[in-house]
Amino acid sequence: GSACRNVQRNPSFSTIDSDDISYFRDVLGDKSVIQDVDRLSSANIDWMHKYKGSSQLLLLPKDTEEVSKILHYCNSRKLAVVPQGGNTGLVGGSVPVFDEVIVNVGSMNKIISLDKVSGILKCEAGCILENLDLFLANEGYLMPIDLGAKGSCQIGGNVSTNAGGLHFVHYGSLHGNVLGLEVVLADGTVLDMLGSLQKDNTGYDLKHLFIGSEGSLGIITKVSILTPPRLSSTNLAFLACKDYSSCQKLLLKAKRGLGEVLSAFEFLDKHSMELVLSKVEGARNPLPSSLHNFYILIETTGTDETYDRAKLETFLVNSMEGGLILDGAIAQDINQASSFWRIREGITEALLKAGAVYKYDLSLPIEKLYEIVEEMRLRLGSSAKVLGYGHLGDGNLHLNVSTTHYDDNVFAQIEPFIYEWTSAHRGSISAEHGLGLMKADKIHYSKSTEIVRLMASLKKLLDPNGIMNPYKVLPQSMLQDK
Ligand code: FAD
Ligand code: S2G
Ligand code: ZN
Repeated sequence: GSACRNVQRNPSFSTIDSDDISYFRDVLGDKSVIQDVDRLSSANIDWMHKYKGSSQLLLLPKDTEEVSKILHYCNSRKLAVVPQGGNTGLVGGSVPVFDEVIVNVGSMNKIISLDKVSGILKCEAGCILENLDLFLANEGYLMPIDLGAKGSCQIGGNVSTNAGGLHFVHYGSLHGNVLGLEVVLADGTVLDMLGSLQKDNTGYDLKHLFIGSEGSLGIITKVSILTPPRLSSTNLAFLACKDYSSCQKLLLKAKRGLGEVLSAFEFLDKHSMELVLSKVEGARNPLPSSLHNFYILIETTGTDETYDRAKLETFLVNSMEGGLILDGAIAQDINQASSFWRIREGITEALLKAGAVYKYDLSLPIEKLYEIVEEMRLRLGSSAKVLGYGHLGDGNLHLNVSTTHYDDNVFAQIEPFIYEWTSAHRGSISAEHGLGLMKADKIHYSKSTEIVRLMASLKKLLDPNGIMNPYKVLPQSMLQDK
């Protein structure tokens, strides 16, 4: 794959020896010290099988105290560490580049408390997102984020990547929903910022430093998050449009016409639809027609089934009359709703099955957002498929190029052009997936040198030996001691 080839192992890092293993066995117990080849091989490779490390050691701490001991020890021994959660990250951030020790918090999956009046949930970082949502469903609440990886990703990883997802347009960013964190720094210091107050203006709000830090500033061990009430009525419409201009007009109409009940607004082009239909078991297009170039999913969430449904039906009829949509269907039941979602959530899986994936996750001004897909199609011609889909509601395009086998020439046609184009349109080269290893040296397309320099000084302050997830997020050049 296109993993950065020009990264050298930092010579200041030690390699693990038998004394280290016996230390970890003493502190953690044998079951939490994994050297088994098979378990190590899956922990060394990312979800897309694009990035592969050569770690000889996977540690599974059971609580904050053990994480603190691990980091304190690794810091003193200058052993590099890669924090790992569900390992569903898409930028190579969750796996070692070389022999970094993998610290997976998956065993730290206890729910600590739920304040039933306010909906404030406190849990350990290793809780799987879907499990948290299932727990909350019984209590009349829901997780404010929802992504295709919910079955494996952990809330610690979600916070570390500042994950966006399908409900971002309704519930906003984790920077808004996360009320507190417990974080362990490289030297083992435990930062208890696990407040659960919705308002606390006492000094700098340091938890925000760790949200989106991708494991480079410390290990998140506990999360306090505000969970919204689970409302009684959810409706989902699947619509077909003839062109991108209709999609963006539909978004504007939805924001105005559906307003507060709009909970998701996703789009996919016909190339994405074709790939899902060809690669994903059971995927079926509810609105098949050669005239349909784009598909939109609109979800509404409210408190009155009849009222909400009528509102959505009126919206569809108006949109049809106005020519914004060519066809539309409202899910009649939960099964049909999940079959609609299956199409949108199946694109990532379809891409993997189709061969090599060149994945770009861009924030762009909505009126320009699809231009880059068309530009890329012109550049690549028949050498590759170009898919455009994503969270149109918050201006997040997932542009994915697909070839049966990885091809350097295709890659050269994509980068740096796509980053330069995004930068020229003042977009972000990483809307929600983070920079990881894939884009560690690309941050300058979206952040000024002064800002990156300040980030590097904060990184050095918090992790002077640079052992936390080295080679990722920030350019090596900014971290080398002058
Ligand atoms: P991992 O992949 O294990 O790690 C991700 C990063 O966080 C790494 O840098 C790692 O070092 C760090 N990290 C993990 N746990 C901790 C911790 N406890 N403390 C400190 N650092 C830690 N992402 C989106 O934003 N929106 C989407 O809609 C979306 N959809 C997806 C759909 C599919 C099918 C897949 C496979 C992925 C998708 N993703 C999406 C990407 C990925 O799921 C998210 O980035 C997710 O938040 C990663 O969580 P994780 O637990 O798997 O973390
Ligand atoms: C999504 C998943 C990753 C990708 O589906 O919303 O975040 O680019 C993406 O397929
Ligand atoms: Zn996404």
